[in-house]
Amino acid sequence: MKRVITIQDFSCLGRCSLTAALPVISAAGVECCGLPTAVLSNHTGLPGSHIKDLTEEIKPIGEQLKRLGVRFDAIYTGYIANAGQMEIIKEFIAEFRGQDTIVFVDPVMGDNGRMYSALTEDYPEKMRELCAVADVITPNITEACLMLGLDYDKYDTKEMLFELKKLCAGTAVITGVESKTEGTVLTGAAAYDGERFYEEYALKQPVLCSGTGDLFTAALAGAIMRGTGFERALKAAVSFCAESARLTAADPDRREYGVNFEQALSGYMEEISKP
Ligand code: PXL
Repeated sequence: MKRVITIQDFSCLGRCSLTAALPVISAAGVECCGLPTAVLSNHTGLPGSHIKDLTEEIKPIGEQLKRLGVRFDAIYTGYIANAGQMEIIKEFIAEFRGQDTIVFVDPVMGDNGRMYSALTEDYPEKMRELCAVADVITPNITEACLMLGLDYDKYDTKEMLFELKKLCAGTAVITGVESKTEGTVLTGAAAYDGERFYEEYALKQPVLCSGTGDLFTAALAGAIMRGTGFERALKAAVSFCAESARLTAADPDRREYGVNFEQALSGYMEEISKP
């Protein structure tokens, strides 16, 4: 069985980061280890948050994992608690990266044109440097604009993908891309691997929740590590997020802090299990 380690925060409440990545990657049939960058009472999209930064713990955890002789088939980074952690995480990647290790960097920084409240000005530049060691990067449009210094209101998806591709060694993916056909609004992801463009869309739902990007990258990474080819993995990740958003919109008791992904897991598993 493939083994992934995901490095991101543990938000006790919020259905994001580790609480999203662990169930999705496990559902893909891939072992998922977690290295928390911080513990938060709740994600920073809610009013107030108690945060315990774990910067000092990352290195000793890595050293102990090294003593155990553990290897990872993939390393997947998400929300990093501060810009200073980025160097330590780059060292972790260098230490654990083998010839076939796939490095996924989700440059979690913001949404709807704005950077998350707990992050600092130097964060996008540091994130660009982390993307340089990645095989797959998965920014949303806000994060792509922050890293490329582009205006959130005026972007061209293909041009942005060309520029993002220059930041990493492998494949650049942008999430939250919209497409309109005959009055229907679709949302999904576009990607460029240096040779081919990919696009996958599904019906846009009237929900705006934190954690959707985390679920997307987890679903993409889980499917790729399971052995599903990139194109099908992209499709499965878009369908999974769309179905989670649909279930959220249909839930009269919906909790605005995150999407209802739990009941979409069986469909995701089915989709990536098809021969
Ligand atoms: O889902 C992105 C995310 C992850 N982790 C933390 C967050 C957010 C978004 O608000 O605050 C701590």
